[in-house]
Amino acid sequence: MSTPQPTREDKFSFGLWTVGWPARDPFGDTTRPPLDPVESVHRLAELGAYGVTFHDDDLVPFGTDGAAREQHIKRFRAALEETGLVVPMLTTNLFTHPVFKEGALTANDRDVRRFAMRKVMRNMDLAAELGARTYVLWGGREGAEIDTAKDLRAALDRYREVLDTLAQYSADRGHGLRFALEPKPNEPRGDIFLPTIGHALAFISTLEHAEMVGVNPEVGHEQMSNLNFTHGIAQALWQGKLFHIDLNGQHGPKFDQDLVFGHGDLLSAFATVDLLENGGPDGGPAYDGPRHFDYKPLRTEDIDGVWTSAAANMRTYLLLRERAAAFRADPEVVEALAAARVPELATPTLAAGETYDDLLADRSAFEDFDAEAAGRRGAGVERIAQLAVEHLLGAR
Ligand SMILES: [Mn+2]
Repeated sequence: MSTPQPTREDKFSFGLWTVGWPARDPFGDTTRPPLDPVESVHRLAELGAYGVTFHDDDLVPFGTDGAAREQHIKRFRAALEETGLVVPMLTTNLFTHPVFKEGALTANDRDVRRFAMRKVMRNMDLAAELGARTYVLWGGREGAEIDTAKDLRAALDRYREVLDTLAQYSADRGHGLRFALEPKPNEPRGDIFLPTIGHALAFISTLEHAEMVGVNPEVGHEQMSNLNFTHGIAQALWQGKLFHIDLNGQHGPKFDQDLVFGHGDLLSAFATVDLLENGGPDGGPAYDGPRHFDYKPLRTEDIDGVWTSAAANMRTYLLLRERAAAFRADPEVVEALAAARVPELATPTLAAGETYDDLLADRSAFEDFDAEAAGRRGAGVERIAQLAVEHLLGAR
């Protein structure tokens, strides 16, 4: 078996909150000491990552202002310069402090909403200073437990008002930021607004600056809803809206596990990497942005386990990329795909210039079509499924 090593060209990035998670969960205290963001930058660079991302409060503790805030930023910038790591994306913590318990950008309390917007705008300025191109909005507290305690349509009005305003702010200031909404169905709120990729895409189409807003889908967030992550990002790509991606692992509908990428549904991870790397024009990459890992090192681990898990995300991605390339290059796979007529789906249903009148006049399409014979014909999908499994297992 080969041993792929991550390089900067692979564009792997990590949130400070991932490796820096001190492993407090709803039932137990922290199991690891706090991690200095500067230490994280150096270790991630050594492991082969190219980028690091963070919420404002990951770098500068909530409520820190003025000179103390500048000092945190200065230390961090120095670490970036020493390592060459970039900051492709920034986001805002609008969920930890009790002020956001009933919502942030969609809180019933207007003063809370105005405070939340200011918190985002301040961090957008920092994002632009650090050269980030993407600004993620994960609305962990934008939701409700009690449907009758929230005007659900007004909440969407307020969400839209915020996005329209922030997009205008980015444009006016020349920040060059694009926004990526991160859907999640629930947790921490009982139900979160814009719960899936599909909800987010539909919402984005209503925005004043829709072209500046896309999605940041996360593997586990879709799988918590029993949805197919690969199908979801395929639609986002199809609509030109995959602005960023959060890779991790999840075992179906349950709490948000945030496992290492590939440590949940491995076949789905294979299909995801195959789509990202081989799903573009002429079989090339379909996505050229950061491969961002949003996971949590297991609470069982000490700091060595943290770095083992960080490396595991990248190594698993590279192994899957190798396996997917081998799958696509295998002549038997090519033949099986052709036999299953998979390439035929790219052919338009009507011929060039053909009208529905032409279709109505085509007796071979209906009157003379043998539906019984077509219904008896096998689709040949099982063979493709097993070829994929054998490539994934390294058996071919
Ligand atoms: Mn995420």
